[in-house]
Amino acid sequence: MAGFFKDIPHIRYEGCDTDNEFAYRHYNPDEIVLGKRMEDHLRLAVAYWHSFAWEGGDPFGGRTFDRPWFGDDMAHAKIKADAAFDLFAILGQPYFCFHDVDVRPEHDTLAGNIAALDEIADYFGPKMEATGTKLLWGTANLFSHRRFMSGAATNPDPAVFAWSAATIKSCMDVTHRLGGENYVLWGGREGYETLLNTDMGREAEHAARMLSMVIDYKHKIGFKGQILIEPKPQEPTKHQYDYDVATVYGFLKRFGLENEVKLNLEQGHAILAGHSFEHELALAGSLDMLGSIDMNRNDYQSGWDTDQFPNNTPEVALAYYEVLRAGGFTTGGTNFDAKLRRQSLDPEDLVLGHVGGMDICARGLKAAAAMWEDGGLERARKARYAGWDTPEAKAMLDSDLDTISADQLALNPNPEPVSGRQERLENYVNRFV
Ligand code: XLS
Ligand code: NI
Ligand code: NI
Repeated sequence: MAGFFKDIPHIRYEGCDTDNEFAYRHYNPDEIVLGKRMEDHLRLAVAYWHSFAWEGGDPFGGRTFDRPWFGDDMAHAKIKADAAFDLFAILGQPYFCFHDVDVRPEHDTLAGNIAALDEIADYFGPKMEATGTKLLWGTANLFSHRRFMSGAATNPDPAVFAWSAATIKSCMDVTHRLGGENYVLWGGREGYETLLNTDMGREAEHAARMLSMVIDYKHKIGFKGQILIEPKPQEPTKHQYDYDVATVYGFLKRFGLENEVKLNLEQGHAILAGHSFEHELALAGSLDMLGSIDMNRNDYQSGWDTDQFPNNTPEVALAYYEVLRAGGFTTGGTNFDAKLRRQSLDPEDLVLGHVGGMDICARGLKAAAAMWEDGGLERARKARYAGWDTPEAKAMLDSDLDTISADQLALNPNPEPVSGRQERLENYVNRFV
């Protein structure tokens, strides 16, 4: 390997006993897990923005990284692409994801931006072919540039709505052209800073119109990928309209769009919304809305979206358990929407951050699969609701309050509480993780 990652070997599976830092201990793409290759379960993806566009800044300081591709012109964008595809090859990750602004230089005009995106997509094509890396999803960055400070689809200025629509169209075109398997909408600034200047009713209508146009355009160009919304409760705005799974589902139902869209759920966003990741996954699964995941955690003390690589096997195992319960991924996968810490300067850090994340995901998946195969949780769940299997109980759901009141004694004259067995179930889970 030449260039930025020179001297770093391709990472291979060597098993738990290896002391080679540059090896996978658990991620073994060809290992069969529940009848399917591990790689095909996890469908791991590198996030272009954190790994190649982010410069190491935080609210108190700017760039810490020194990368040969930093510079806002096409020549630098191509050096960046060369390095990105080198990383994909080193890791053997099957997928990547990007926003338009991650991959192209910024122009003053929309036409300039679109032409630059097209040019870089042409540059990606042969590289994707050569490395075998596929596009899990594409998306538009409608939150970084100052024109989007008051939102994109929900901006009070119709000219920004138009700019956003045209940008989304160009990103959908490129995602489609590169064989992308999904298209993501994350509403970074679709929300408000203060209610004092905000018309929430109107903004919801505008967001729904934009989404309808996206769906229509998808069908028009024959894009077979899945449209995904990524919920997040706040940050950068004080309040975001795509708060969590329940909120987004309510929004989609209100506008009749629930059959056209699924969800891309992020671990850190779930926590910011006051949920666990498995809560969000289980709810999406129960609504048939689970599309894809962003597997990056937050620091539990910082309380904001720190986008760290996963490193907690029990948490990851419970997440993949819900993914398995929901039937596994179809077009979706596991995107590392994760960045290094800003002191992690070296090329090795970027490689090993991913290696660690991939191993944790593999461990989590294997634990989840073992739990699923053993069936203990599902047996316990089934037993807990077994009362509902009787014809009398089923009939009650089609009945009315009067009849139930008259018949109540027939079912059970004096119901006794039954243990929820939480500790026993926690002990059970701990046998696997
Ligand atoms: C930010 C989001 C973002 C989306 C893609 O918090 O996670 O990175 O995944 O726009
Ligand atoms: Ni995020
Ligand atoms: Ni994300």
